[in-house]
Amino acid sequence: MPDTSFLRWPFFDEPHRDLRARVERFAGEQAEDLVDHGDVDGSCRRLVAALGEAGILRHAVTAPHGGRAEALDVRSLCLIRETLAYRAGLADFAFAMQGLGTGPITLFGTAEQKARYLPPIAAGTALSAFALSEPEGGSDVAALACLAEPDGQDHVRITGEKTWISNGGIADRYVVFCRTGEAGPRGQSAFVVEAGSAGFTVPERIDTIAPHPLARLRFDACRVPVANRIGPDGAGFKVAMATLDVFRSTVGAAALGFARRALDEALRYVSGRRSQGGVLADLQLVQGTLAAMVADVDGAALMVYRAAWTKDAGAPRISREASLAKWIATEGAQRVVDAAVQLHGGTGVRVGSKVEELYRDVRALRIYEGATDVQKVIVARQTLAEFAGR
Ligand code: COS
Repeated sequence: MPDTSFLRWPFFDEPHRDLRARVERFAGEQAEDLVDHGDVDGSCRRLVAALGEAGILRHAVTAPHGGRAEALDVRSLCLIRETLAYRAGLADFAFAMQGLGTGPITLFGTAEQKARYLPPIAAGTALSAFALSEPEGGSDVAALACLAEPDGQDHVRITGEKTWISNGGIADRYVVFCRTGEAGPRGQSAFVVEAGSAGFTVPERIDTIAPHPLARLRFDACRVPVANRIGPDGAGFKVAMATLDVFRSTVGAAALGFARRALDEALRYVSGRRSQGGVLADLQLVQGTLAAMVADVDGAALMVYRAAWTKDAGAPRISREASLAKWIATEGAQRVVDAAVQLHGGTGVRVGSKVEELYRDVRALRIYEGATDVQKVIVARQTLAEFAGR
């Protein structure tokens, strides 16, 4: 059972504490059992169905389209991701993709688009994906090349590739960011593409050290209605950035869940493992390691909850806070998990041990949804701009 004293911190209200308890019950009773590492596609479908059934996916979209509230509550998203990640990385992944994959629709979609796409996501009967990265670039979003050209009055034809797309191959629909105009950030638009559309294929599934559904997507003159465009023509870059503003701090929350679990695994191990006439926990060097792990966990928690609270309190843009949260939490979690492996000795690298799983699970978080290096650029730029304006 993880430490929950942070729930008394001023970032949270009673509904957050109730939600955390409900998700913990779900995670403890079901999450690990629903995961079969030999069948990640089936596991994700099962997890999404169960998360829908439990009402947890209602937090991934908004009311009145299946969601619980009229706006996304980032603190709820963070608590859910942290609590699921503590038990099973794939459970966190399944939840997160339902939110990120429909985030552009939730934030910028028309009433018709929301009514059509969001309810099945909340019910867990459809899966979604966010298709931004391309083979020639992931960090430099302004340079994306996948082309959407007019095809008559009412359609566009999409041609190009996307890669590293989570839920690629199993999603029912994809939000695809395309070039529709001038070079740079202003000439981009986002479209919803249904799986099974003519000209849309999944030529490659990608294996990673922490397996989850991941793929390269190909569009060969794939015809999509203009009515599937999210937001105005040319607004794609801002749609992507604003979506990432919401979901980046939740990546930090997932990292925090992994870190809390690694710390608990380490505490259990060093408290029982006999060494030099006592237990490992008696040794000051081990205590120093534990203290550093606690500092990383609490530092991550403060950054993540601060970013989430800032957004929920009404800030229109939280790029700096969200980037700090993702950077500090994912880098800190990597250190905490690595320390837990080290404290476990040989057991820590044994295939099938929990800390070995965490070691693989945590690594990608420093890369996806903007690598640490990108987060640093965003923080530095905003700080310099604010300084120049003082
Ligand atoms: N919300 C709304 N608008 C935003 C925004 C945000 N969070 N961030 C930027 N914008 C706007 C800017 O205001 C600017 O608008 P104007 O042209 O009207 O002034 C426009 O978008 C361009 O912004 P900027 O100049 O910062 O664009 P850059 O190309 O320099 O952006 C970064 C660079 C690194 C910030 C961006 O490419 C990025 O976040 N990359 C990482 C992407 C990522 O996470 N990839 C992983 C794929 S998802 S798994």
